[in-house]
Amino acid sequence: MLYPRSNEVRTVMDLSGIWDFCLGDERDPGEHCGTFADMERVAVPASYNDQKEDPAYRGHYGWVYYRRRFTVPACLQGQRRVLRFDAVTHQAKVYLNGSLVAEHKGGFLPFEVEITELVPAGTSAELVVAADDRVSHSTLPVGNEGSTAFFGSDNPGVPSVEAAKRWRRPQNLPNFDFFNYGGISRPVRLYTTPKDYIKDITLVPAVDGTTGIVDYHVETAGETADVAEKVKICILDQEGRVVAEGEGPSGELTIPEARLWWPWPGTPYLYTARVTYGKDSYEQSFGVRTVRVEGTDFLINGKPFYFKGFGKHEDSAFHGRGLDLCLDMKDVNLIHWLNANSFRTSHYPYAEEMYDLCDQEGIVVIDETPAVGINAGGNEDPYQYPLREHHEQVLREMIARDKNHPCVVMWSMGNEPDTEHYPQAAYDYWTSLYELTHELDPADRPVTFVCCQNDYEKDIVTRTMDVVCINRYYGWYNLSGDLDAACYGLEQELDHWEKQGKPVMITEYGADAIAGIHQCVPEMFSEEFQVEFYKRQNACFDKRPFFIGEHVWNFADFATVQGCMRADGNKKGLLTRDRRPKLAAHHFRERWGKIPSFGYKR
Ligand code: GCB
Repeated sequence: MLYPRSNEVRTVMDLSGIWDFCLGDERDPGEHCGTFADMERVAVPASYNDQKEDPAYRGHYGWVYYRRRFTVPACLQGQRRVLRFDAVTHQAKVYLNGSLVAEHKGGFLPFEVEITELVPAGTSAELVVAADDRVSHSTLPVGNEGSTAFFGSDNPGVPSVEAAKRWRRPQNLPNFDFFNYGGISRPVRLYTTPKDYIKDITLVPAVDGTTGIVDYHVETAGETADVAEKVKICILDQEGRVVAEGEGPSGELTIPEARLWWPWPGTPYLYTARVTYGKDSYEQSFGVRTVRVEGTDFLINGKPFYFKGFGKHEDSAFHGRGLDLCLDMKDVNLIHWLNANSFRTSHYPYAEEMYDLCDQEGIVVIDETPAVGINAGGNEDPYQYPLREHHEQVLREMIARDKNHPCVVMWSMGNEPDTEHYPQAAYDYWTSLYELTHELDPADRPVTFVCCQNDYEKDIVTRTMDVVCINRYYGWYNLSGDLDAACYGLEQELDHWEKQGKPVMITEYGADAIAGIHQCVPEMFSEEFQVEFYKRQNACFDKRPFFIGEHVWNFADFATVQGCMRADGNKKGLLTRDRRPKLAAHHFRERWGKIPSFGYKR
């Protein structure tokens, strides 16, 4: 799906602003739409939860309603008009003048609806967006069912589940460790195209010696059939010079003496494909670079890459998970300041603007679906949850959206599923999605998922991924505080992975540190302990050539559901939530400054 861009033939109208808003409940919007009383106001795009000092906003369960009017300017007559929603969390229903015009499931990927006939140019319409924040066994991310899960025989002194159901208000029980922000979290835009239009562009780069090869495919649609020969494409370099040209909906173009896209501190060189089709035109940027796994190496442009970075979140004060371009820019600059080169979009696809920035700034991205929480700790088989169809849908939508970004070097199908208690079910589920992901990606990038700390001998699926990605909390959740024992456990496990003959990276390891707590003898939660934790474990990684990267958990502190394990959120950040460095940030800045992105351990 193309990002909405305005140019000489396309217009984009951003509908961001203050919208009318009210909380709903579990009842389907169909019954209530159009009967709103006492609307309040919230900013769009942003999560609504922290915009008002009200527990009903913060802990909402069910639907909410957004409303605004918009006018389609008369000058857009003759254009095809589309409403595009970059992300509505987790499920959306869109109404125009009271009629349902679009529905979408999945809170982190875009959807759109053509409104050319519905709202004639020169008229206005009432737009209502209903958003449902509920998580369950059939959503990604996964929530626990029942709203009363914490009641029962193992909670002495509290009523039984049945009794609790009579008085307890239903609530979300996320099976994941980040706050379940909801609402219209990314922009809503009206954009136009000519009636015959470019629907999608796919650019697959390859390199042959000094020549860049671009396999392209342009999908067109509209009123006139069989006009594919009208497609024209040219490739421009950064100075705007034409370096290759072609005609027709697909083909191969060559760029002599191509400049490659290199991760920072190399030059992330970008080309632009200018596509025209009848009256339509669109410019899509891309990079010429290759990605491949060979033996225990992860090769970018044929050279062994070492991942230095983090798992992140889209998370900040007031905005919640809402798009914040200033924060994205700040984060990218902090990534450079830390001498890091990569991050994983834990635990959902991020806003498209961030991938554009990473393309431009040379930051390598592991792109992850929202499949987090497919794990019931062995209490039940999560592969019985009705998730598969939706999981395939988010993979399709994520790859369709992000396929042209040079920054994206690997797909992560999900985070920390159960691979230990139901090993065969896990194998069947993830292997078939692994095959699908490879099929879906025209550039056939490496595919993985991120494995939970478990009995790794029982796990038969992680070892089959292109890269083994492990999240490990030795010294924190297990062997807590004992770094000697933690390193012993970690070394034992690394011996196991070494035998698998795959590249292995750690995609999460970390310790909570509350900024300002200092100790001469480091213990858990102090900034000194966090540094010690990393120093000791990094020494284990540094000895092992098959070990291709370290992503700390987390880039910055972030909001979570409240609980006895969380003091005002998760504090495993190298930075605080307002992006101030803890001691560990200085430690990594120094360490990563000495580790090259390419050829480390060679
Ligand atoms: C994990 C999860 C991550 C959590 C982290 C933690 O394994 O993947 O979402 O936030 O642990 O800090 O507990």
